[in-house]
Amino acid sequence: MNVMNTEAISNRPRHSFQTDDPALEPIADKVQRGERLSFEDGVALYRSGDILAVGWMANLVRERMHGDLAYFNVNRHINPTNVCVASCRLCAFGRKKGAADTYTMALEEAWETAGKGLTEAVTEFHIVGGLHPDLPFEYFMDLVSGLKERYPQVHIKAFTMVEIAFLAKRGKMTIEEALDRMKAAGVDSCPGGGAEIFADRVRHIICDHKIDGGEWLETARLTHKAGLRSNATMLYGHIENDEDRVDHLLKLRAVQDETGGFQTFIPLSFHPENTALGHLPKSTGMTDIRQIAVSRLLLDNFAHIKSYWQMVTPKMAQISLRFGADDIDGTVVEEKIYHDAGAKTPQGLRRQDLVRLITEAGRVPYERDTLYRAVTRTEDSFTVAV
Ligand code: V47
Repeated sequence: MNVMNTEAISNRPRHSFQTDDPALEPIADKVQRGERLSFEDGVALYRSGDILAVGWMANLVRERMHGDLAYFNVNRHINPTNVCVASCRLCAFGRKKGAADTYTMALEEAWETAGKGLTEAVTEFHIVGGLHPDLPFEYFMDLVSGLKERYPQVHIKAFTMVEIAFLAKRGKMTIEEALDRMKAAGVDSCPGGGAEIFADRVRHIICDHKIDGGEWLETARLTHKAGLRSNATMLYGHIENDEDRVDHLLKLRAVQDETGGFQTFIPLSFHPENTALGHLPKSTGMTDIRQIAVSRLLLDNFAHIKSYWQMVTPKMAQISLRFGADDIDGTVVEEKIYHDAGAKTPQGLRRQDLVRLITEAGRVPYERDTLYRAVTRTEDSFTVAV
């Protein structure tokens, strides 16, 4: 798979690599030669005190791939229900059936919500929700086909690997059959959630009722085989260690070698508030920025690394554009999952806010659709370059 944006390769002269951490010297040689990094290299990158040197390497790779371009989109999140059977300790969004503050959108309500609160035409609906014990498979298919009927120009990025596995079971069908039905209903690609951390030891504590890491990766393989692209995530900043993070990234890299179907990697920083792990501290800026840089360096076969502004704040997302990230996600409009877990970021940003963040980072804003094709806007409509 070609992950280089050759038109955008930056040829500007650069300063040579400098570090006060000898462990980074051989890694920098590999990065400069374009060689793949090992497990041990990954651990050394996490442990290095020289964040500027780690960032320098990540930025080199990022500029090789994308030059100065920084991607964003105009999207809207829709979370159809917060009823969930999983009870993950990491989550503040899901509620047990029958709890006081549950909600489930009627189909008409979901379709109407999709069109609300927009100041400009969205190009993507991002749909993620709880694992509802009673909603039938058909509810989700009708939700998607109804959206497609009403908003045919909008890309539908719906259902994480965890939801796909759950819905297939609910519908008493194989994952392959579920994927075919999803595609027929109008799903265009899949979001990257539910990956958390693949290591069993950690997964048993933070999300013990979810599919395991091997099942998440296998569902991703099947999704790509069915012709749908998907994203991948990693939830960091809780009880995992450096080795667990490297293991997670290298497992994703191995599947990407097989399928080429992952589009973007999004590290998600854990928000402890209102979760069963509320005693844990929030991640710091240094951890967030390092996570972006190490992801860029280890995931050499992923085209895009997204610094999700909702998760790390708009200010950190902006800085990340110089530490390996090439994407800051989109307008979002209404976010529930991290706000239930105490996020203080705005619910949504306007297109012009994203453009400003990118421009002031010295990058060139590039509005993309979900598949990274250029979006050109007139006052109230858009066209996608195909
Ligand atoms: O799977 C849940 C995470 C994910 C918390 O594909 C939490 O473009 C932090 O997948 N603190 C869902 N994180 C969101 C997601 C996503 C987001 C943005 C873009 C894309 C994409 C995908 O949120 C869950 C879980 O890993 N999450 N609770 C929490 N307390």
